[in-house]
Amino acid sequence: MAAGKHDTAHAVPAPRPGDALIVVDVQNDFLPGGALAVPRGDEVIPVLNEWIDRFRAVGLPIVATRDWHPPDHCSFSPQGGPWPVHCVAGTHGAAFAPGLRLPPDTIVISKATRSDREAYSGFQGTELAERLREIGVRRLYVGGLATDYCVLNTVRDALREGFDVIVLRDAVRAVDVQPGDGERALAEMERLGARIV
Ligand code: VGL
Ligand code: ZN
Repeated sequence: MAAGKHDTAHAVPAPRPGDALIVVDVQNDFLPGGALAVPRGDEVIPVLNEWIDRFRAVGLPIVATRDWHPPDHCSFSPQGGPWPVHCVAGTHGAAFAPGLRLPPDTIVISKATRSDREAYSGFQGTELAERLREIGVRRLYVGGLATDYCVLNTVRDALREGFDVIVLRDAVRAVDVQPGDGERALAEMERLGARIV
């Protein structure tokens, strides 16, 4: 597949056994009004809700990752990091978006929980890969926030771990610190072997 050419016209494959849905960091602080708001980040919620319902209907696993920082995390500006204080563990800002219909049996993965380590990827410093393998998952459908940070890095690690990856284009939004970061991240994920649908 040509790099940078997203196959948006292609139908999304139907979820089947061996698939899991990964909802990346759909937390209050990444939504409009939050501490590190992703522009139009709230627009992913209804799209992800449809995917959640679809995976639930056929009994396939749903994973939700969350940024879950200590109050003095190294990525925060008071510590010299690039971001405002956000997603402090246990706060309202770190809670999943109230409109997200996560089922009670959602597999929740908390990441970047150590003060001295940044982790954009849901696989970094977590048991995500092992948990997925244990339940026979081989292919991941990925959506959430933000395209250019946690989605990109989660997809990169997923591919490295040997999972097939489908990125749900309508279900991701970018921070776009530099204009075009989100588009470049999608092109990079495709180059690495993800399907962008
Ligand atoms: C994220 C910036 C800082 C993300 C997390 O979830 O994409 N971005 N922490
Ligand atoms: Zn963070």
